[in-house]
Amino acid sequence: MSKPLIYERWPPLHADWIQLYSINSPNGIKVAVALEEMKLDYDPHLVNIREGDQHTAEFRSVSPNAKIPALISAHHQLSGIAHIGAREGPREN
Ligand SMILES: N[C@@H](CCC(=O)N[C@@H](CS)C(=O)NCC(=O)O)C(=O)O
Repeated sequence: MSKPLIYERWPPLHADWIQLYSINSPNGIKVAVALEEMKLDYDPHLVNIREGDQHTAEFRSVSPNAKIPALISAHHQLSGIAHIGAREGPREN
């Protein structure tokens, strides 16, 4: 498999860990909080949306709508909360 484009700008520290691309905004923090609560290993990467990082080709390769947070895990890439929900399984309302 070829190297993900996003790795060129935000190289992973641990390629087998979840890679989180985010910033400390309310939406950005919530995925980090969930990962911490679940005690999952992840590499955090700063995507500075105040500087336009979200519009780069590298970031849009994992988040086509240019929104943080985004994360990739092994061979999956999903927007943050969808990934966490998938891991936790369906909810009972
Ligand atoms: N539904 C998304 C919304 C994410 C979102 O709105 N992110 C904002 C920051 S809090 C963003 O990326 N803004 C950058 C932009 O719109 O250019 C979620 O809750 O994760």
